[in-house]
Amino acid sequence: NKVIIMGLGYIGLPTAALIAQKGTKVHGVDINPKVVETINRGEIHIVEPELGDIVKEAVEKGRLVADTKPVVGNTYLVVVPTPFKGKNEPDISFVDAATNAILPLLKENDLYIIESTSPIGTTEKMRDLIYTKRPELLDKLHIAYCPERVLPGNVMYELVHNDRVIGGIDEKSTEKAVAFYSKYVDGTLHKTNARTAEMCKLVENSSRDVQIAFANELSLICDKADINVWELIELANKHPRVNILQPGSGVGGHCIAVDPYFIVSDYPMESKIIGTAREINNYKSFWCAEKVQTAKLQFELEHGRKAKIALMGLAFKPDIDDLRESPAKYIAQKVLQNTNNEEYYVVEPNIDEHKVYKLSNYKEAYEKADIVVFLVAHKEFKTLNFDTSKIILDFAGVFK
Ligand code: SAJ
Repeated sequence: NKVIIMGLGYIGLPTAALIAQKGTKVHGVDINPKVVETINRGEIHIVEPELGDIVKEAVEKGRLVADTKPVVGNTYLVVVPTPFKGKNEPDISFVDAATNAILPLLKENDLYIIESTSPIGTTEKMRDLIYTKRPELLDKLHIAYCPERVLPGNVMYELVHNDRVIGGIDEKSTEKAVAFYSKYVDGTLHKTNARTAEMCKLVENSSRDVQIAFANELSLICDKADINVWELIELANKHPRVNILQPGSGVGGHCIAVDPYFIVSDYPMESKIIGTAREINNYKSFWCAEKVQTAKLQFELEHGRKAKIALMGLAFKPDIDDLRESPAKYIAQKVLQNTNNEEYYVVEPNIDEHKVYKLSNYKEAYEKADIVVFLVAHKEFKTLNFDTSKIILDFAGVFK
């Protein structure tokens, strides 16, 4: 069995590494020649615990080869990005391109699986594309959808241990895909159809987004009502059937802040809560930036001088170095656009350098600043002592 993996990014590469580690030959494909070179040297281009060693070993043993083009195999996994075009409209052109690239290589009995987060109906669309261009293969392939659900930072563990939802375009496709994953996954493999599996991925992340929006809405209400939202949520969660998530500076990352739009753009009239949750979570970041502006002006009025301001954290969530789609980064940008000779310290303990901002040490910044803005609850920040002489805008719940 030879597995061809289209896309060697945050999910594709760990998946390729895991399959190769179990002894299967993997041909990984990425359109970026630099990524291909890096992997073929036994190195990696992303930050993910444990991944480096597994890739190194797989490449050394000749089980993993990276390339810019696919070759003939038996199983084809499509793990490419599905971004947006225009205003919140899903763009499946990478899935389309990957499928077109493997079209001429497909043969009877092969297995084709999409793992990329995709709008409902994408697997059926790809089935139609494949059988239109290769009519002699009609019903002789196995075509399925199986979303990944791993958490960045814990990918190697979750790839093996999480349950998977597997939906074929027919029963024999589902069975064949289940047999494939059973070689690499210890979690339970749940069978369904392709449309349900596609929707399941979108719903998992939308559900989390809606729940976070509820917490963020509470934080706005509590700010006006002069109630500590962190204490409130802790108390409400003492109820056996209540489990409210944490508010923050907004929702980021490339999944939760994105996937709900895949539902909203196709079903706008029906997905009111999902759409509103997105608006609330986006608004929360805007609101945080406004709060910093107000605090700054108040400080100037009271003290007759400019405030020194520390912006604590840039990553999209605690204890990672990933700044993509980060609300903290958005707030920092917005605040720094409105500078008027104030002194700013930008802090991100998980990265050494940033191409736009000069980064400061977190202890020093905390010490020197008059206004401290916690944008992310990194573990380092929790070691600081609450200093009542400062104005502290704790959007991330560092001190709660
Ligand atoms: N956040 C809050 N409050 C919370 C929890 C999270 O504001 O109580 C914020 C975080 O700070 C961050 C954002 O939400 O900005 C998303 O972080 P996350 O830890 O909830 O999720 P991701 O984006 O790292 O990974 C999610 C996971 N999905 C779910 O938990 C349902 C993961 O399992 C998916 O595989 C991943 O999306 C994906 O690739 O789709």
